[in-house]
This record gives sequence, structure tokens and C-alpha cells, in this order.
Amino acid sequence: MYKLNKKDKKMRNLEVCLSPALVDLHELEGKIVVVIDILRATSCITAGLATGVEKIVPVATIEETLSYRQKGFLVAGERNGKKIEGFDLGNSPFNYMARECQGKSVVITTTNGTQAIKKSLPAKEIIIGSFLNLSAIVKYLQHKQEDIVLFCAGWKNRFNMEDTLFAGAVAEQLAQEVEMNCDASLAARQLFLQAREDIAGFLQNSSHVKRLGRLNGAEDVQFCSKIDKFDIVPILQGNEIL
Ligand code: 3SL
Repeated sequence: MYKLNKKDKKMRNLEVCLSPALVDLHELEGKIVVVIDILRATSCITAGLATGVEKIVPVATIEETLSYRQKGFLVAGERNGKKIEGFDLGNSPFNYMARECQGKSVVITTTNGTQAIKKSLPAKEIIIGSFLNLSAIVKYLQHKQEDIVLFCAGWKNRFNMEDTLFAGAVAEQLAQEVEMNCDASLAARQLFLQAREDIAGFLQNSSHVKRLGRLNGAEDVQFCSKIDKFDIVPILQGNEIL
């Protein structure tokens, strides 16, 4: 006789992709991918949709972004942290929460975040994660059956601290329910455990926080470090995030 015990239950796998440069090493097909760009693309998308933006279309290039203007979209985005000349919005979450965005469709291109979304397209499902909606993301993943890839957008293919911390926060909350066979998820989790009491403080010396500091983005950093401000899970459906 064989008695099935709890440990025999096949657990889902959770992996962390620490940079877009590594994404080809991860199998995305059939999996749920959480795209993470804490500073600031995925925080902006979450804040915008939670406060009244109707939909957000992520695109890779400035030219494609501009082509949406004639369809009545607000045109948003940045390169190297700076608002693109002639665009309606930059890449501060406060831009997306402004009254002018209520009920509007927004098209967005960013240096890393929207590129990571595009690289995630082979996945079964793509959702948008940030500290602002951490618990909503965790709850959503708990109700799914698929393996999970937490995809850190990083900065120009380099590792970054803030996206890794968020991946670690999700890994920590799902630790009892998933297998973590990749060392990146173990490392991210350990990093988050060190940072959890003061996320913004922990990020103080990180490269993008310094970069944003030079671009008057300190308030954005504080805001994007807030946990569970919103209770939504933005999901890519076709080419729209809703
Ligand atoms: O690269 C991105 O997607 C942006 O979020 C970077 S920035 O914070 O707007 O500079």
C-alpha cells in the first residue's frame, strides 16, 4: 500500500529572472509571468489603472507610441528617466493619477519596463507587479495553477535592487506553496528579508534611486516603495493592459 502524503503533491515552480538579458534562459510558455519595474513603469501602470485610467497599451518604440495619438490616446513614457519631448505624460506615477488621465486610454514606452513586457509575450499570462499591489499579486498567483516567472526589468539589461526586492517579497509570501529551484529566487528572498522593514531606506544607495534623485524623482521613489496601496492586478489582454 502507498499512502499519499502532503509532500507528494506536485508543487508549482517559481523562478526569478534577474534581467532581460537572462530571459532566454527561462521557459515562459505555459507560465504566468509577473513583469516588475518598480521604478517606475509597473508602479505607474498599477497606479494609473487603479485610479481611473481606462487601459494602457505598452509599446517598445517612440514611433509606435506616437502612432496612437490619432486614436485618441494620451502618449506617455521616458527614455533614460526623462519625459520624451512632445509626449503628454512622463513616467511618474503622479502623472497617471492626475485628473487628465481619468477615463483615458494611455500608450506608454519606457527604457526597460515596456521592453520587458514585450519579451514576456510567449507566456501564457502576463501580469503587472509592483509594491503598490503586492498582496493582490500574491493572492492572484495563489489562485493559479501555472508555474511562475518573476521577471525583473532591471536597467538596460543590468541587475537592479528594487525589482529584485519585489521578486523576493513575492517569493517570501509564496514560499510554502511553491518550489524554488533557482538560486535567483533564493537570493531575492534573502535580500527582501533584509530590506522589509524599510524598503525605501534600503534602496537609498541603489543606482536608479540616485539617477531619479538627479531628475527630481525622490517623491516617486517614496511612493513606489509603498506596499499595498492598491488592490488590483493589471493583466495584459491582447495588446492592452486592463
Ligand atoms: O525603464 C523603465 O521602464 C522606467 O520605469 C525607468 S524610469 O524610472 O522612468 O526612469
